[in-house]
Amino acid sequence: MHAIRHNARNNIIMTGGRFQKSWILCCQQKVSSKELSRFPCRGNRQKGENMEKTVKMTVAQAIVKFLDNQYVSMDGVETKFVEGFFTIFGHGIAVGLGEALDSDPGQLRVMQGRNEQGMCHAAIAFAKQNNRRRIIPCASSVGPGAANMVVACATATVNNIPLLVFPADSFASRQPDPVLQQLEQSSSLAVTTNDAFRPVCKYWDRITRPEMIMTALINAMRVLTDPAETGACCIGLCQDVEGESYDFPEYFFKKRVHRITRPAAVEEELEDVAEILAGAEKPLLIVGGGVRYSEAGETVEKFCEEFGIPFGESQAGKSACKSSHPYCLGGIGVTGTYASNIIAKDADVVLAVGSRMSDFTTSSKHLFRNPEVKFVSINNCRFHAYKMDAVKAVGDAKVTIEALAEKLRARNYKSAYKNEIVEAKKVWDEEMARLAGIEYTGDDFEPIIKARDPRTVPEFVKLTNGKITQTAALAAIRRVIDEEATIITAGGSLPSCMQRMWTTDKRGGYHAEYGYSCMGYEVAATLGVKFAEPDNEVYCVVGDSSFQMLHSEIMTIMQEQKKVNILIFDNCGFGCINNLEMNHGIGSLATEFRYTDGKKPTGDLIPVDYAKIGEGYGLKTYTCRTIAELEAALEDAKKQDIACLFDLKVIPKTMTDGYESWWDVGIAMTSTKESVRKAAEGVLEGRREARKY
Ligand SMILES: Cc1ncc(C[n+]2csc(CCOP(=O)(O)OP(=O)(O)O)c2C)c(N)n1
Ligand SMILES: [Mg+2]
Repeated sequence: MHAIRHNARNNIIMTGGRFQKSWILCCQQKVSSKELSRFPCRGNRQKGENMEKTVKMTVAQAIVKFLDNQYVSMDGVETKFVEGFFTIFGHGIAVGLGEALDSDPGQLRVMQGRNEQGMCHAAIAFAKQNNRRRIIPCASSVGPGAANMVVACATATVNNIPLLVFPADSFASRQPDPVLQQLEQSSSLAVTTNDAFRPVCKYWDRITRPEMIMTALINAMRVLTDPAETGACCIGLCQDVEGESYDFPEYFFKKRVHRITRPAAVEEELEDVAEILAGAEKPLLIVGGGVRYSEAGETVEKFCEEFGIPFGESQAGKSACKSSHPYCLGGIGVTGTYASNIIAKDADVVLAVGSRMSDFTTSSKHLFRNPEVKFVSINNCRFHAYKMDAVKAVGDAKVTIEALAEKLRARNYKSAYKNEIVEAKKVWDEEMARLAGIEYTGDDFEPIIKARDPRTVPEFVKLTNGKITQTAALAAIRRVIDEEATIITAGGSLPSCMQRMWTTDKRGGYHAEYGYSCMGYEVAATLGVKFAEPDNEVYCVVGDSSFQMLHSEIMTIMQEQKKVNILIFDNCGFGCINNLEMNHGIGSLATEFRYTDGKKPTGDLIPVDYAKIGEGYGLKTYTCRTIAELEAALEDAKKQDIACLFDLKVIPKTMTDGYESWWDVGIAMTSTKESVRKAAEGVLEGRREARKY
């Protein structure tokens, strides 16, 4: 009998007799060697393989070699999963992972990030644009470098996008202690900065012994390649352990192919959904991100044509289906189109496919006003499938829609819509033409958004000579750039306008991060999308504040010599938040870019020359003050080989407003301001009308 005990780190130690290390790794609890021998850890080993063949490597070298041998397979197409590494070297990571990437990177490319959050944004965008089939892991130093990746991990998790991060961690040995940049918590020396990743990651680990890396990596791969569970995975690398060596079994480095499967919904659940849909007169389908990642766009289009079902799109779902499809109503919800939202009002069955049903998609559960409305959902993740208390079919979007179609066909189903879809779309088309044509008319100009400081528009025009309206700018960009181009957006008023106004028939041509709505995603994401589509033109539309928040990866764009297009919408402030506060009866406070009087930023507007910032990095830049200048600049940029930056002087308050939607953002229930009290009444009314779950 061998003795097995746990040491202080909860690792199994075996004494007496011979044993095989791989078995030990499988053990979760104390077992006898006889029992052990009944459960050999097979992994990917082939019969007759020599168990003793090992290769001495550092943990970091093992990570690189392992990741270089990971593949995914979907619909019979095999793809190399890991493209390379983004790194910002510092303590631990430079001498550990840095050594490994320097001495033998295999086929992995190494890219130098500028801000850890920014490089992770690029990695998220790369994975998203590859429909989650390729990733770029990101490695950081200990402490602040690691902490900078926490936001990005949350962004990845919220958006169900695989992101693998390796933050360096404190010394497992605790010999140098505290090290530079180490977080010291007096309550526990086991707590490090990397514990902050736990709530934002789908898998979390810390490597305190070299052999732990094997199960950590295999589990990270499990999560990263699982369509229902994917998100951020964090593997903290203790600075000393990263460089420690271990005799890794050779079979650990064999090529692994992770299947991305299409699980079909079970018959009973399909039947439940079919039964409800078959009774619908005015059904509405919501296309979520799951449709995009399942590459089910064409299937959804055919389904909608066959049964006469219109569809609205969430931010993540937009461009899974073609904008020109006759049943496409465009964006739905708070930032939706008139067409989507008016059809949603009367719908009697709402079928959400691959959607998280966020408050933006459902207008805080206020959008669906038919008292008899029923919700059904198709989602590969049971958690999301349960949203809105829906009757659900848990499965892959494509195969489940196909199976549902068979059931509806058998029932001779057709919706009862007459002209409603065509009419709603016609109203929206007319509105789109109006939005595209809004021009600055001089002192009498009335922008779309009424809630504003009367000083702002005239002051902005005088200061910048900018005469571009946001809606006309977006329409011009759409007119001029290639249909096949991909466009990126994230925080601010732009995603709202884009979800309403942007049209594309290029599948995946609309790339929005609006799950976390993380300002500062756009510029870095443009690099990630360009990595994914090297031969395509990519454009990001980014608010001035979002640009200010994080544009460090501009330098990486230049370093990687990528031709991308960055369109900055300079409206001198947090435009959408200024609208939000003023729409709720509050004054214009700390949302416009105004000089401060020492107490509040209420002075004159502050001009910023974004073109000069771009010039400083070596980009080709354009300053545009009219639509004609914008069109000419876009045409010229097509001929350029280097990255282009457009400084667009866009009149504040010229973004789109809501269409038939309401959104609960909270309100002060007590205020000395009459305007706030009035706004509170509106909020309370909305809450009364909204569904409760
Ligand atoms: C990281 C982060 N911080 C804060 C916010 C809250 N927020 C949402 S939009 C916005 C202002 C956006 O301004 P800008 O990028 O200039 O776009 P605009 O609304 O003016 O078009 C802020 C502060 C956010 N979404 N993300
Ligand atoms: Mg702005």
